[in-house]
Amino acid sequence: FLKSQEDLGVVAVGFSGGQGKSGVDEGPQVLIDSGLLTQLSDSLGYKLHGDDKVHSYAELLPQSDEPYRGMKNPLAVSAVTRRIAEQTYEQSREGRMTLTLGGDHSIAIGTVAGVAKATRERLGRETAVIWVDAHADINRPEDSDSGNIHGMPVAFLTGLATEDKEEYFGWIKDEMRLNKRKLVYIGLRDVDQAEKVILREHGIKAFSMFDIDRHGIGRVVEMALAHIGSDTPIHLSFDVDALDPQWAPSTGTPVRGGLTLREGDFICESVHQTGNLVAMDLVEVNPQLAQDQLVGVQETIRAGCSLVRCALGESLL
Ligand code: 5AB
Ligand code: MN
Ligand code: MN
Ligand code: MN
Repeated sequence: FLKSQEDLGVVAVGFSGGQGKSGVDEGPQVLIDSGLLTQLSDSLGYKLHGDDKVHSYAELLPQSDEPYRGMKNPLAVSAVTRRIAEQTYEQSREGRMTLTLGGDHSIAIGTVAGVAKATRERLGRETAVIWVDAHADINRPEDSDSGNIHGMPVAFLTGLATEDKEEYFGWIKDEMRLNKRKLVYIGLRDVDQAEKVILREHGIKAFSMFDIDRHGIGRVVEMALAHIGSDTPIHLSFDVDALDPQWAPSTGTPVRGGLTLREGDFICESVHQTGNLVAMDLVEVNPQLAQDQLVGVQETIRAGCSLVRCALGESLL
């Protein structure tokens, strides 16, 4: 589904407004400083396009941003994700693999919207999304206890949450949306009550840690890929908190009992192997958070780099 296997469009998003902890906006710079983009160009042979600098989107941030429908920082998150949708659209419509480094997971409102629109225009196809996460991120604004928009992106993308006002996500149009039958989760283990009802009522495919324990990661990935079909462009949205905090402690909402690094890498390798990957997000790396500051941050960064390299084709043999 890509025009070339060598070109990679990079969008580096220094944004944390989808949740309350500072530091996640520093994620992309720390990933880049640790050599991620150099690894992709020098070892994997990609020609990089787009950003070598991290955007802070300061010019888009409003003076005041009162809660709206319970959402925190609604104007900021809406404006920034709208801009991210343009950035990923610009990369994806060229037929390039599109890599977004976050930032909190609210930014996927933009990445998925931009890539979905580009893929529809370019290929006349819907994009499937594999959402790897401890959380389902499918709260509608009124369902959310926290008001944090990083727990809502899938609700807006699937159209389960809608809004008329442009400046409050009303800019999300049909051609940017995700078909909920083309969505599959892997790694869930901390799903809110209202989210469980949504997943059940809409028949959304989800593989929890229980499923991974029962079937093994190999079989789960096989089932996930079978659900979306073998002939569909894939957007992989990887929240680093899907990994167990042992491997990725530096993240805002860690949950014990997660994927091993190897299981995370395996998901990415398997998705690469389909040949259908058109976009990847790596989000929620927060270098300011870790029990054991230095070791924890380094481990998390290493894990993040490994996931991206695996998805983009680093092969073992
Ligand atoms: B993340 C929670 N469901 O809505 C909420 O890290 C957590 O992008 C959301 O997966 C976690 O606040 C969002 C309790
Ligand atoms: Mn998430
Ligand atoms: Mn999460
Ligand atoms: Mn390859």
